[in-house]
Amino acid sequence: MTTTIAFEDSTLLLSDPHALRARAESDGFLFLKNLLPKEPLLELRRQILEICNNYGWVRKDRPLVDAFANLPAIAESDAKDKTMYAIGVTATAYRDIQSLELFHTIPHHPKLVGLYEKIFGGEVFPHPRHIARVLLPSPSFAPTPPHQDYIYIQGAHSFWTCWFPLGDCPTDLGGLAVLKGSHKEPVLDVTRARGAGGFESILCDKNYEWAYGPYACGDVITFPSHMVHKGMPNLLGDRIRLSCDLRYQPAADPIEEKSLRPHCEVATWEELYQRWTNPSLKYYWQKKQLKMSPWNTSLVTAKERIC
Ligand SMILES: O=C(O)CCC(=O)C(=O)O
Repeated sequence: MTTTIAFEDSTLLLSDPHALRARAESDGFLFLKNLLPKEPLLELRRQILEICNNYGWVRKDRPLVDAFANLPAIAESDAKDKTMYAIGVTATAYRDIQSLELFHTIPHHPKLVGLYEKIFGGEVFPHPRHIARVLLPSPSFAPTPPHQDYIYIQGAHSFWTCWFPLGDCPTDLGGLAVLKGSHKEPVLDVTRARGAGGFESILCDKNYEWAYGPYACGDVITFPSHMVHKGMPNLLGDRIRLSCDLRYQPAADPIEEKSLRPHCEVATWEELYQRWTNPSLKYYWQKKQLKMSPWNTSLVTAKERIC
């Protein structure tokens, strides 16, 4: 499980949904170069970095968009606010980020919805609980441990995660790696671990390879809910890594109620909506007939690692 292979670009398969689904079925992930236009991603990057700048976390002697970290200021915030360990930035800053209209608009981009229409072969429901990862290099920060998203999202096993960086993400900035073929695993037991989520899937000696490589702004990786994936370490140490992770599912499948609430519940939807100019995406899920499914606490209960 130690070797790493490069991502294979699936862009050419977009015109052949049958072949796209066959690739997804065999590898468990799709890497799509330049799927998204760079402009809105770079604009969202700028807006998020402006928020980080308001908290003093960005170096003022470098261009804002280059995301050079002000390490002493980050260490000071980290010492005062332990929530940084869980979400990468303080809860107050995360609320500001979650309030950004563009952050909630990009997930509805026709290129993304169209991708999942091909994968699912039918109507798509984008979850509204989007996640922004703003990974400040900080003493308490550890990369996201290997895990399956199903334990955190639950609802339909048929949902997919979509991950993309906001800006270029060379390998040493620490992007997302996926364990090729692991999507066929059942829901795995977890043990406590450092990094986002706080749990690691127990894989023991299963024989898979990690797929990983550089991401350019606009590249997207997507995979189903049982796929094991992890964050790679930020070896640059003085840069902030920014990315989004989103979830999509077939519209007819059940969903767990928390997926309809803002991530980390740093505010209510009404509070997050206060500065939005376009009302069309507000509470869009309330117009749908959604089937709900219950939460299963045992999936996020740490077990002993017996290998
Ligand atoms: O960006 C990361 O480090 C973690 C992202 C992740 O685990 C996800 O997209 O499900």
